[in-house]
Amino acid sequence: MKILILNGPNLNLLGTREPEIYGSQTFEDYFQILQAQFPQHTLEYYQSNIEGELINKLHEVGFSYEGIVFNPGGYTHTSVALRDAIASITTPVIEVHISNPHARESFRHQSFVSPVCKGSIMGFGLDSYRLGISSF
Ligand code: CA2
Repeated sequence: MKILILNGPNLNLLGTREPEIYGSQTFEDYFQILQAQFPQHTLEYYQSNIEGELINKLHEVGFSYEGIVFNPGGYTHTSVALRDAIASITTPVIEVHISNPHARESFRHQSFVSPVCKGSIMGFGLDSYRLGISSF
């Protein structure tokens, strides 16, 4: 299967800041582990801090790939446009989060994307991504 791992804003800082919340591993290093764990899948990784670039990527792969594992970062709690993009594509999207937003500030309790995703996985650290891929 072709599966896109899509990361939103600030997740390029993984492994460099706030290790108590987000761990101490860079996503590039973790992505190599994911590839080794899923040799049967073709995994692609893309990260952007720019909402429109995330939408463009969803449109680009969202009619041909078999799955998308998406951590929209802070846009989770703000973006009607990302929700509309997910709703408009045919590839199923799994929402993932490293932390558990429900155990954090109340403004993180609402997700604009959850209702249009196949499922949501949160609170398992970087393992949330492995669990997301496993669902395909
Ligand atoms: O827990 C998650 O995966 C989040 O999507 C992370 C977002 C946050 O706004 C969501 O509520 C939950 C924040 C991403 C920030 O990533 C950083 C990584 C390392 C250092 C600083 C920020």
